[in-house]
Amino acid sequence: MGFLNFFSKDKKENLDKGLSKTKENVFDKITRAVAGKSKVDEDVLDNLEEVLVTSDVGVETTLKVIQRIEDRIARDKYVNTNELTAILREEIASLLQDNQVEELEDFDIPAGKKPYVIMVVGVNGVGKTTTIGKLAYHFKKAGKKVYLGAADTFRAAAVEQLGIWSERVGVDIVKQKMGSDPASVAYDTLNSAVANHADVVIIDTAGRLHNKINLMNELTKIKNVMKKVVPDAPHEVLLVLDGSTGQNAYNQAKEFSKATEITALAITKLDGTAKGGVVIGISDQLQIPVKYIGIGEGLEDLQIFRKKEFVDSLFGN
Ligand SMILES: Nc1nc2c(ncn2[C@@H]2O[C@H](COP(=O)(O)OP(=O)(O)O)[C@@H](O)[C@H]2O)c(=O)[nH]1
Ligand SMILES: [Mg+2]
Repeated sequence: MGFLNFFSKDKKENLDKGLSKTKENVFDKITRAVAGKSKVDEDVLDNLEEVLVTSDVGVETTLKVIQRIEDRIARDKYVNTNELTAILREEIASLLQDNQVEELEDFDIPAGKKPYVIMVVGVNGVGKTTTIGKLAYHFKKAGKKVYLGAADTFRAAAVEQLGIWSERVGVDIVKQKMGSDPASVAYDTLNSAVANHADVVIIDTAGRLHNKINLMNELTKIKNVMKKVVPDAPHEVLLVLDGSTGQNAYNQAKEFSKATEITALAITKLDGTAKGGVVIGISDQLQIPVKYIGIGEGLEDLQIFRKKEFVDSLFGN
């Protein structure tokens, strides 16, 4: 039972389309890196290193990939430049598999956790609320009863925006006035969710990273209040990162990890950027699983991140 069975043609087309900008960028650069060469030699490897770094794969991960290719050349003696993308694809996929973080099978939740509580965090504008809308859609489609909590009470528009998603998807939302205590919203949401036998609760939060102490206190308070209703909540703290910011996404992940314990990542806006290589670096470097990727603004444009599919799509023909 391989994941390929679950990966429909539609989803593959969506992924290919979503990653097309990165893909073109990487291909263009690789084509230039091997121009006039038939054999993968030191020069080609130097150029390739630059291609990967400038595609936001990150220096450390790039060095690992180059090392793997060097080892391979040492083994195979002669490697044709025509084979370079295929080799890259194989080596990156196998590198990512070394990082033993689990991949989701589907939009599903672990058994025995009802409601399963997801707290969504991240800097303003990265795509938290949009990702919540898409998640709600997928969980609902999978037959789950979903509750949303509008705990980003900092801006009126934030509460409204989540309200629009809840209507669009057809799931319940718990909200209060703008400016009300986010922890109180989270508490109300969990209470309603429990009373109504919800399967999944997703809590939106405000992301004001410029004040780390406040952020930390606020997130801690929200978590503590949740535990009064569901003792082991939150089951998941999902950090949303904007993939189009490239290297800055790494820094945000590191900063947020200091403010609260992050258990999963969603990387958004990969459709609008040539910096999609960032997913490879993050997936290799951080010990936090990338669970979801955002490849557009529509409900279907959230996918479960699967390393091999991702690399195949990025370096495939
Ligand atoms: N192209 C694209 N846009 C996205 C994606 N995810 C979010 N956005 C857009 O990013 C903007 C900010 O999203 P929002 O959910 O409000 O971010 P929040 O402030 O973190 O809640 C909105 O215009 C979204 O439509 C994505 O995967 N692809
Ligand atoms: Mg928002």
